[in-house]
Amino acid sequence: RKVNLAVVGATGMVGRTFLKVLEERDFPYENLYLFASAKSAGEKVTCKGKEYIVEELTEASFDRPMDIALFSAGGDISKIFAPIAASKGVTVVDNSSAWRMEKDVPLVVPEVNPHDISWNKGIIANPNCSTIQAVVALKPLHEAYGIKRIIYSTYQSVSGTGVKGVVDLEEGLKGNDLMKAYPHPIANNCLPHIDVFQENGYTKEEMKMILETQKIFGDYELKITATTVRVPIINCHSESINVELEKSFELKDIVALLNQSPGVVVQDDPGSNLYPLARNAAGTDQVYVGRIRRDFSVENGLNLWVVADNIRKGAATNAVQIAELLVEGLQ
Ligand code: 11C
Repeated sequence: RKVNLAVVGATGMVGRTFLKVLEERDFPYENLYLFASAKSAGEKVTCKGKEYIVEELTEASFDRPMDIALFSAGGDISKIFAPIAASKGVTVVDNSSAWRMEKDVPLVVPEVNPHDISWNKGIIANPNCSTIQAVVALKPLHEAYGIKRIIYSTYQSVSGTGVKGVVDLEEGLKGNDLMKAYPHPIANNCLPHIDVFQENGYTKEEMKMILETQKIFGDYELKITATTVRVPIINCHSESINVELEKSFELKDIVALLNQSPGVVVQDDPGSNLYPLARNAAGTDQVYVGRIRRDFSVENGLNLWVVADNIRKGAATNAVQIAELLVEGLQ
């Protein structure tokens, strides 16, 4: 059946990508309602060839018959409005970090833990972009070989910060360091600093990767460390992932396993300089894995290079996939 769908934060970077992805996947909505802050209300956007006027988000926004709401308007808006929507019977798929670690809120990547959707109480959280691409690549390995320890090192694009990150990079490359998004120039730089520092010396982004991976795998004993770095790339996050597996493995079996895993595309032919690249992943929904090789320094060690579009699979597409599973459940 067709559902009534709302998009909250429809004019932001992820919000606009929601509309693109809904159109591309021909998401089965009957009515589409678009909401944003008072500042953006009145803007016109199109989806599936139809023009919509963006409405201001208020408590009354969810009073109409509505099944699912995709939220990407920041944590503060989600904190207030996701429970309001849920209390009115709307299932919220929230892209912010506001609800991810709540006990009653499933944190879902459809290729990894779709079953967790079943215990939602009105809010389902979409993980952080850097976590999503990592767990899509790691899930088959965890299932077949058991992961003992993960070391994440990320190379994250400025679109993860939103429009102001992109503007900082574009202007910085012209010699105009605005530093509106970051404490240092991002042009020709690498900043080992994403989101705020925590008391333990890690950044919030690093702790998100650690805690979200554990929650998605339902394995709170999994040992993980992370260093997350902002690099002067417009779009797509790249990650070096080092894992120690419980069981011994043959490299060819790992490649074969990844090759048949949902959402994963293996690009690994060093002889012809083939490995995942941010520029190639941009605009797509897959998670690209390459540089698959043994880490000789530990028992059962493995290195991977993992790249994905952080605005699509890392945010909008993952949320729309969750909504598609919700629609299937309504059939
Ligand atoms: C970044 N990962 O690249 C962040 C953006 O928790 O949804 C996404 C923040 C989040 O800066």
